[in-house]
Amino acid sequence: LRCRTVYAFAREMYPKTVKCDISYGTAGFRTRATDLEYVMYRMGLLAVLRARFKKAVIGVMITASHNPEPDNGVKLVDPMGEMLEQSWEKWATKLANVTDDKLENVINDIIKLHDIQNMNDRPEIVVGKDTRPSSPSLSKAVIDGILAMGGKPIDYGIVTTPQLHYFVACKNTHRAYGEPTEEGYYRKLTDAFKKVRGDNFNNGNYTNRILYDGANGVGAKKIKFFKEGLAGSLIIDMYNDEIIGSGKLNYLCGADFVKSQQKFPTGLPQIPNTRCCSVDGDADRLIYYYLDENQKFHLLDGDRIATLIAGFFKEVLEKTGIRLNLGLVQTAYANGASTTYITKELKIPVACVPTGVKWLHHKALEYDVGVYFEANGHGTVVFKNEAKEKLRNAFQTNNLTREQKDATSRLIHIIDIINETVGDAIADLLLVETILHAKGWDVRQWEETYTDLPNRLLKVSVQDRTVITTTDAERKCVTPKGLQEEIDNIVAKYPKGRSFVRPSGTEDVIRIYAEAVTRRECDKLAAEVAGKVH
Ligand code: NG1
Ligand code: ZN
Repeated sequence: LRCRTVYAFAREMYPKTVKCDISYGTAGFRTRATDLEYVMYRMGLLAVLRARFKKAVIGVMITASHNPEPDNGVKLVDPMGEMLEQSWEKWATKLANVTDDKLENVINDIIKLHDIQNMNDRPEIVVGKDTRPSSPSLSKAVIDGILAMGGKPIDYGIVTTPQLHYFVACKNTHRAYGEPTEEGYYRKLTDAFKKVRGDNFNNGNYTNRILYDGANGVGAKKIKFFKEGLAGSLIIDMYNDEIIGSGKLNYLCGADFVKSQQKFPTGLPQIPNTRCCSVDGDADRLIYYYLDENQKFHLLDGDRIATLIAGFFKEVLEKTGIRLNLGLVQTAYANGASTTYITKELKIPVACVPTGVKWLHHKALEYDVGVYFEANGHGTVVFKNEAKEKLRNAFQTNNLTREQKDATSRLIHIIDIINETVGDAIADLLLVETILHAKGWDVRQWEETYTDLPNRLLKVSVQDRTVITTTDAERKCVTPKGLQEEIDNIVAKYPKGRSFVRPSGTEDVIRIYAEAVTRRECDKLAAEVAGKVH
């Protein structure tokens, strides 16, 4: 009977309305919201199958992150709060694209190939959504899919993407990771923050006030609860909190706008030398910046945050006297100056992986303490369980000096400020503020650590972006034949020049990245390389 409901519902309520195929990319499915109802329903079905297969709670997040307000999207979250395992991405794609009359076949294939026997189990599926006007009806479609397949939807309503990842991890670790509630999440982060900050809210040149751009999205809605929990230890002046449906989500503001336009967002007061930050539409990216006394814009992006965090962890780890290995993971989009700084000056090993959080996260798990960030501000720190245990055990013993004990205790609390499941703009903000406070730095001192090479990111629409394939963490083209040689010849003309091209995983475009010693050369290099990509 249930099966009949699944397919009858599909045909009657959520028929496949779009002919062309979509694919589960680096951030799930993402397209115009009006084309997504049947995809959402089908992802509800898939989430239940995945949960039965893993015998665990699975998450579904409805968001299109930094995209414009009319878009939407969906991604599945695996048991430990990580992105959906790659081998299931192709099932997601298949399930989204099959015609209504073949839906049953694909579902049966998934059940058979994965030998899912517990079809009567009623697994919990946690569902969350961002503030887009389309999100409520798309969320209903997901929930209908979950119910039709016999799962138990737990609707968290409007939450940030990282909150949803956190809830999934909490549920599957039987609360070892934290309480699976919004209150539990705020309490965990803000309590840890306050413990580390202590009674002195300011230190040296650091002042505990920051201007915060909520991108007119969920990041604005949720920061209010943090402000309450922080109880004045950090003063967050919030801007860009328009009501839902105003059309202003990510518009001329938010982390993606600031990073890609390299511009100060609208809606924030322009106070010289004041630390500002922006989050994106689902609050998983964070970017810092400020205007100097000449109104010049200074950007402190994901690379800058990564180097700050990695450098700090190195210092504190040394103070604990506990031997744990530390590494930083970047993508090819990381500014070359940041890579040089971290390897040559901080002497921390750096790995480069393809674009997409899942690659970064996976690689970071190879270290005891792995820091990973994309230049666009998405990233976090992950700790091996053994590393955490080692710290806790060392703290319990009496073999540590006073300094070692203080550093160890600080590190243990700092771990609780971090959302290890995925990049979390607000958790990252608390971590950056903690480090700047510890160092007594203002935003200019932070910026002085190294000088970014001017860089440019362009996109070009082509007929078929899949003709470009890459290797070496996307830094070299394999096809079309001859393209890499042409790029090499162009790059060779620019001192310290670097450029690469790759097909986007989230948009129908080819991205071109370039950096060089001066802004003019960099823009010229980017344009020249873009010229080869038609
Ligand atoms: P694509 O479209 O594959 O370049 C973009 C970002 C990624 C990542 C994903 C998911 C750049 C250059 N690319 O991927 O870093 O954030 O979106 O949102 O910023
Ligand atoms: Zn995002």
